[in-house]
Amino acid sequence: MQKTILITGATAGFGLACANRFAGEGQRLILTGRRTERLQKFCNKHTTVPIHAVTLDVRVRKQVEAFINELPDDFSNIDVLVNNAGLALGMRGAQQADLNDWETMVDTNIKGLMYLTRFVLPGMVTRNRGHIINLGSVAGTYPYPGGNVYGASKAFVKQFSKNLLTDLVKTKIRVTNIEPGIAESEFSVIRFHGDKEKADQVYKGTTPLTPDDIA
Ligand code: NDP
Ligand code: 8X3
Repeated sequence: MQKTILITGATAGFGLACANRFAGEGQRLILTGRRTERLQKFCNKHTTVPIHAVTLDVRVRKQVEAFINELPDDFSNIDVLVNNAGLALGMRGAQQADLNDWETMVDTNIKGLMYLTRFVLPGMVTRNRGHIINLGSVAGTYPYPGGNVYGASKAFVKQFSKNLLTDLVKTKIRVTNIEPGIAESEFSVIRFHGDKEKADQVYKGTTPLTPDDIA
């Protein structure tokens, strides 16, 4: 059966790999991210798949609310929400870290995920059908130097996912928290504010997961 799948952060990495995979299955896709040209490129490539692509910054509550309220009828019954948009910024110790970076991680990884969940859930509950898939991380359980707020934001995702399950226990809605380890995407380039050399160091001597593995 064709499902309606909403993916946040579908312009790169895991979100893009999920979009490609679901497009291959002929699912109905709602794709979001801030980089409009990448969304457009995806739509141009997958012309036979029903896609509703929307430029969206998950940090802006009013934008998220309007986006969900204004979904076209044939995309409004969301079966799967992939809460993927997220990022790490910086890797300095807590005593030196940039507070702006910390706020951006909280606004994106925690508040953005909260907004999407809160605005999508009522419809799922009414239909008694749906699956929320959150992108947590091993960093939500295992600490590492410089992981401070990033890891804490993923610990939020873990506990929020568990608590959602208790709220939804009498429904058929499922909640999954995926907790990948190190995977090569744009993640580290973003983390180091565009420093590709520093980003490459993260994967040196390892066999990282790939976005396709996660999808
Ligand atoms: P990428 O940097 O490759 O992709 C991140 C995606 O998130 C992009 O599509 C980006 O789109 C989107 N995004 C970031 N900020 C916002 C925002 N404010 N509003 C909307 N979209 C946003 O990273 P990954 O694919 O690796 O990461 C995806 C998720 O997986 C994240 O939550 C990350 O924390 C988690 N994760 C990553 C791991 C890794 O090692 N790579 C391991 C474990 C978890 P755009 O810039 O166009 O808005
Ligand atoms: C990303 C994995 O180990 O770089 O969540 O924090 S890690």
